[in-house]
Amino acid sequence: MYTISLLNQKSVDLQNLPTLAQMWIEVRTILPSTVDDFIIEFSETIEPSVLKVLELARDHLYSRPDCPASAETAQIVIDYSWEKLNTGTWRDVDKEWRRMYSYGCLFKVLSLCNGDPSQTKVKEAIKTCDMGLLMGAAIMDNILQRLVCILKNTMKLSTNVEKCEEPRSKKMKQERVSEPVINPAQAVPRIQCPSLERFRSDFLDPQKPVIIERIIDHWPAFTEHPWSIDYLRSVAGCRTVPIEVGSKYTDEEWSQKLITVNEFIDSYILGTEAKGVGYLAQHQLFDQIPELKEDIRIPDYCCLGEGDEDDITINAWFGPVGTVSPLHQDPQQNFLAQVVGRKYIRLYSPEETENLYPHESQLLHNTSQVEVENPDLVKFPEFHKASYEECVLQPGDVLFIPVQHWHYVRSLELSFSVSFWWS
Ligand SMILES: O=C(O)CCC(=O)C(=O)O
Repeated sequence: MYTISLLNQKSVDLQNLPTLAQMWIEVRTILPSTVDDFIIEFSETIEPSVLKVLELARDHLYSRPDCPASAETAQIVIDYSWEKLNTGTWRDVDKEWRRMYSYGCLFKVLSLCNGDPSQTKVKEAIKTCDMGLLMGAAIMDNILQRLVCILKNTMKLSTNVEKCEEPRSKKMKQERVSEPVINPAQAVPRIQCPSLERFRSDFLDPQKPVIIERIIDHWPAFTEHPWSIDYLRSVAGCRTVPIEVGSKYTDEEWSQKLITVNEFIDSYILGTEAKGVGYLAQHQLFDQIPELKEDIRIPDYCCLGEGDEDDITINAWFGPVGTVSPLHQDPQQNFLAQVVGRKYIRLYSPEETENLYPHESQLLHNTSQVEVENPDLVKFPEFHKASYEECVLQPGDVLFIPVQHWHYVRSLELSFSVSFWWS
């Protein structure tokens, strides 16, 4: 039986150890204390030979975590399961391979962090945790999430600043584009803090869009630590996230890539990349970065749905001025809450679908082919017949978008919104 060396030395003087070395001691407290306690179980989907490599990686961790073989074995597990994750469609990937990938990431992180690692290694370890969190499946009571908290806190302490990297800007720089003129006859109505009954009878039951004011002013995202570029850097700068690249997801050259939040801010928000081509639009952000989730609250009106709170999908939409979400519809009710910047939004009821020319392909059938603010009326002659409502969503506003209502969104400034999909 192996034990992790030092694990049982209760008298280690943490105060006198360098911060990054202390981190390894903290990391070990969340691991099983002996190799025998570290039970790895998989279904038959996983070939015995792959399981053997994984067990070897675990055994290395408990015998010689610092030997190169430890990192190499973890990398074999990562590479092999990565192939499986990237074969066929994502929906069909067996969850066991996602778990296997997470274990590979876990052992790689441990081989990077043991002893007294350099900051570069800790950064790589954080990135590896994020890859496991994004592409893998939860293992060992979400150990990758717990690990990344330890690593992040250590980076803060060891660099003695509240960030993984130096801040480069003081506040959200607001570049504006030309203002859309809202026709009052088509403006989405506004209401302040309606009662649940009023919201249900006047908007939810008849499926009418409305902007609800003053229901999110108390969010910590506005009060305790107003969201700003510096704040995002401090809680999430070193975290790897998927971003969308391209002016809109219907374009051929549209793609996704994984970069850190700092890199995203530097290149697509403040940097030289064309405005509006990079969008951090994703539903995992708030699970990946719990600090951000603590800054927001689920609107009370969601209790009028039939699902549980756990069934609500919370999406983050963070992007520069000019980011466009093409006209599309979603299968759930939506509260789109605006935290930073303003957005122009156009809404069409599902009854207008015929005039909106949805794409024919199965994949894009919920998306219109029409460029809303520059429609090709020769190709899409009925589009101008479709009636719509429109608005400029301001910080603090929450727009109710009824299920299947078509919506088009363009940010007028650098913007961060949060949407809640509920049923
Ligand atoms: O804000 C955006 O760009 C898109 C929001 C959206 O489509 C949604 O919340 O469903």
